[in-house]
Amino acid sequence: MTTLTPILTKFWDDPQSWTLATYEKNEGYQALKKALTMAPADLVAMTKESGLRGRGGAGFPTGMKWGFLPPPDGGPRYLVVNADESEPGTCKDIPLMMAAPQFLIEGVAITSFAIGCNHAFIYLRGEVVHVYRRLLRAVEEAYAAGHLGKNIHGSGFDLDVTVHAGAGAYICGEETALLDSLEGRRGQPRSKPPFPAVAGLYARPTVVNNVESIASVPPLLLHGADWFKGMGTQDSTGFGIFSLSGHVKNPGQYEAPMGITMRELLDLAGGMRHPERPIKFWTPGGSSTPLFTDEHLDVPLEFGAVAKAGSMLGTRALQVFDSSVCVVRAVDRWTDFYKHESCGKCTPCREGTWWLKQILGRLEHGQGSEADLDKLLDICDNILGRSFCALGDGATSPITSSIQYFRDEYIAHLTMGRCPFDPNDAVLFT
Ligand code: L3W
Ligand code: SF4
Repeated sequence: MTTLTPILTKFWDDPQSWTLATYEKNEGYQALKKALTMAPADLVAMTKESGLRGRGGAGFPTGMKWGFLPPPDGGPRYLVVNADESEPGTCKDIPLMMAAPQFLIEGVAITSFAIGCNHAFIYLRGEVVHVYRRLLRAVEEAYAAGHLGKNIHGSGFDLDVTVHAGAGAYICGEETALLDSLEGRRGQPRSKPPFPAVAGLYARPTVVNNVESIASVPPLLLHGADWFKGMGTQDSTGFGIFSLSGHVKNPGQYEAPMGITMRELLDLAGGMRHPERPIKFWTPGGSSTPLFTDEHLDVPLEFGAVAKAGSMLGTRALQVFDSSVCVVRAVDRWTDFYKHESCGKCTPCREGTWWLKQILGRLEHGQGSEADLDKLLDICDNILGRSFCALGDGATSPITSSIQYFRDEYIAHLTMGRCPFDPNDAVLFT
């Protein structure tokens, strides 16, 4: 049985866990002091050696991304932290920034030193005003203690950190839309290449990393690449925060080695909320990742194994649905989200998500015909791989996977002429 590895979550339950004083009692800023005595190239090499993969969804190797920056040319280069957590079900970065924001700020300082950046930005989802306030206060505390600002700890290294709150659009979690938004433009994805590493913020070399990736840097540096690699699997080293939500007894954030299984996490979370109702479907990495069912409870939650089983590890947003849930209704709700959040830049996603929503809406109400299922799959086929960014692709995942695993339930809506999960007359409840 795999056990939890509380590292970033270690002191979340302490009173005033978010203060600098609590952080410093828990090895806080020891890693920055160590980093400032090292060569920046060695910090990049250590991060590569650790195998740390991006925690924002794609799992791109963090050290490799830092290594893509071109050699210094005397101009500015930037670190931008993607704190625009908005993927349905994903709730790890916001709790981390609320409970222990100094992990992120120390990680920002170390990463900036490693990549030669003197001005870093944290781009936060606009709606979470409480997190904005907490981050502003935490940055202020770090400046006052000399962890940020001019000549940090006498090293000659200067760093300013700006916390920026967006206006609340899911698309601004896509790294290039985020950069456009940060520059003051409407947030819409840019074409890649050039990747941000070459031409990012203000067309300068920029590293964009997720909150949890950057927050993992201080413990990694303090304890070393071998310590980090000693956790997790060969494919996905280290630890990660798994967010369990939905029909589990104790939902929340579970920090565990990569490669833990859903069955183990469910045990750690006390099992299903209503033990008499079995798990029906779940998302391994948020609603943009194809659904899993009870067949997948033993798939190791690492990037490779989840991909091999037909989904994506994504942000480890494990949303659990028991047998009382209508899958058509859940998928309809997610599709409404994608339709609303589509930025409108490209036709397959802008038009396709609108049509998907129309068709799903009528199927959920028991209207339409079996041919609608083929129409849904055809539209998904025309979005997948033909959209400008991952939002379009993600919108198709719950639809195609739900039809793959629960086609009968779609048909049941049609034969009954209504949703079979009507709570007043439920025939499919167990
Ligand atoms: C330089 C190259 N850089 C790749 C960099 C690239 C980016 C990173 C990964 O999507 C996924 C998406 C969501 N030279 C490079 C290079 N890079 N080749 O590597 O890039 P990419 O395109 O694979 O992914 P992405 O655009 O970062 C992220 C999925 O995550 N997801 C959603 C997450 C939602 C949030 C949120 O709520 N804010 O994060 C969940 O599964 O669908 O597939 O940095 O520049 N040759
Ligand atoms: Fe915008 Fe959707 Fe096209 Fe992405 S896929 S650019 S969100 S319209």
